Amino acid sequence: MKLTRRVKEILSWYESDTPGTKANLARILMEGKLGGTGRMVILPVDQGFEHGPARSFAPNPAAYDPHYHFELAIDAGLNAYAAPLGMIEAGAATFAGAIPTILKVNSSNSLSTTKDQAVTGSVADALRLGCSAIGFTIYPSSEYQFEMMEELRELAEEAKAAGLAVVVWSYPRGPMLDKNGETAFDICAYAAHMAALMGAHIIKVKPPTDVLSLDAAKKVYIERKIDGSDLAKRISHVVQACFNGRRLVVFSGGEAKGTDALLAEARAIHAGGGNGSIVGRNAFQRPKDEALKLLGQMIEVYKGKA
Ligand code: FBP
Repeated sequence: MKLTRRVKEILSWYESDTPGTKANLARILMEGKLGGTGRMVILPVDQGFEHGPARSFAPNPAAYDPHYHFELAIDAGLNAYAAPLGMIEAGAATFAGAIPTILKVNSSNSLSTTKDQAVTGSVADALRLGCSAIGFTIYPSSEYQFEMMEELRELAEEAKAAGLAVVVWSYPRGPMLDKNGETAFDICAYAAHMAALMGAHIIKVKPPTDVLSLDAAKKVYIERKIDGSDLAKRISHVVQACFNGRRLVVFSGGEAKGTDALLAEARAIHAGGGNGSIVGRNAFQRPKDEALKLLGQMIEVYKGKA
């Protein structure tokens, strides 16, 4: 595999990483239809944990089968497939080497009232399953945020020592934040920055809205005229918060929505300099042909062609 100049440049930002970790990042960045561009579309399928099986898969029952998701990611020409242990194990032999995988090593569920995550996978599991990276969620602002951060610190240290990459889902939630606060412009940038500070190679946040939430930060946003007037500008501020673009940042798809809304979001992510999308429900809850069409259109957006 000959790396593109762009991918070599991206790898150079990760100054402390081993050749193993860089090779795994390169596998993700060079895979699929966006391979070599520095942009990515990743399929995450941990919603069975987060939201339960029927809410996740009943809209498209074929998606109850773990093989379905490997095939969807491969057929759509995506960069990687991320899932918890059981889902990756269920297709590990059939799809070995067919698509880079990210082992989601912690998960929450809807049967809990606390904003916390359990560690459900290990670095040894990721290596055994041939994964390129571990994936870990933190909930900045939760009552358990510091425990989650400490778990991430340990797992990231271990993953990097083993030559794996680290993908961090940074989803603010907790008593200080109402629903609007969770995706507020300043809060998304803050959450992305903390993931960068924790040593994430790839950061995943929700697309920011134009709300400003944290009183202590509002003043500087206003005084310094940090422009959040449209999504592309807000994305570019999040990119700035990710070490001025020296860390890869992708944005999640969210609940089921229309194709036009998703493509508009992808255009704004592209225009704002974000590295791509990590889109789950909007892909696997559609019938496969529709999902392939949508993902193909998103990929064209990230190629700068739509
Ligand atoms: P979606 O594209 O389905 O939103 O997936 C992205 C994701 O980060 C999943 O990995 C995760 O299960 C889900 O969002 C969690 O969403 P929430 O925390 O809002 O329930």
